[in-house]
Amino acid sequence: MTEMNLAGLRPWGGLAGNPLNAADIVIAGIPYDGSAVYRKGAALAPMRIRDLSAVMPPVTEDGRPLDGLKVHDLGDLDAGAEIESGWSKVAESLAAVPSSALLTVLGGDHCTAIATLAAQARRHPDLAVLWVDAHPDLCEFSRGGKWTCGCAMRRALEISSIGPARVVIAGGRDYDPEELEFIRARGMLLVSASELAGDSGSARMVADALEGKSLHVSFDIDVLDPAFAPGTEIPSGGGLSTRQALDFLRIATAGSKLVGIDMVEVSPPFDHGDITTLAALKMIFEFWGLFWHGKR
Ligand SMILES: [Mn+2]
Repeated sequence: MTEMNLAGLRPWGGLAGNPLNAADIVIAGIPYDGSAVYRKGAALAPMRIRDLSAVMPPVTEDGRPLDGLKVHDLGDLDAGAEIESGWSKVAESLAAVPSSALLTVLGGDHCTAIATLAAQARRHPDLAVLWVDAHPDLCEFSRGGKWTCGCAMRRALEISSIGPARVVIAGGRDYDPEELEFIRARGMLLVSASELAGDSGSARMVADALEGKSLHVSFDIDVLDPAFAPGTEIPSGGGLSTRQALDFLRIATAGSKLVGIDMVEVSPPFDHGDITTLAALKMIFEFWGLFWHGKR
């Protein structure tokens, strides 16, 4: 494989290196893929995302500079061999991040969100969650266990005591009947990939549901079509383009107070020419732009 020439470029578009207590953005990696039952590889994502973050310009796609945005990278947190026992130590480290900072977590498979959301619920008691994913991950039991990726949100909500009605699921297109039943019974809002691809009305509906709330976005890269993000545990056809996902995030979060994002299920071993990692970085940098320019 021919490697990208990163000579002379600094990680995170040159924005990192600020002290933790002064940071607007705090990054942490969770290089764990022990809950991936289809194919592993997401444990390598934090390293690849960090390496390639050097190619990102500190400017948003609409030309607004990210100058002055202070970023601190905590490095990687160890979830051990199993998230069932490993989540609490990771959650502790993330919960210690000053609540004024926007948390940016690099998974890992989607079960890393168990630790991330446990921490976010502690940092922001009024937390709402936008779960952007081809799959709701709401199974009680899936593929031989309760701590596999198909159960990620179910376990995260239990552990963090986030009420299901405070979660919006966006981009869904692969379901287990049990998940649809849970969504209906608990009054969750589900906006499918088809609805999101249709027009901006469904994105505005999500924005209405999240208006005024402290919002964490859990972004499973498999919400994107495999054409845009082939490097993931379980690609699902019929997904969003990166363009549609960027537009959706901008519209859906317009009235919320952004408090974090976790980017999960990027799997470098299954990527092609790093397009999945670079799509993840685009989403992260634009999300930072929404946060930074919304704040000022
Ligand atoms: Mn997922």
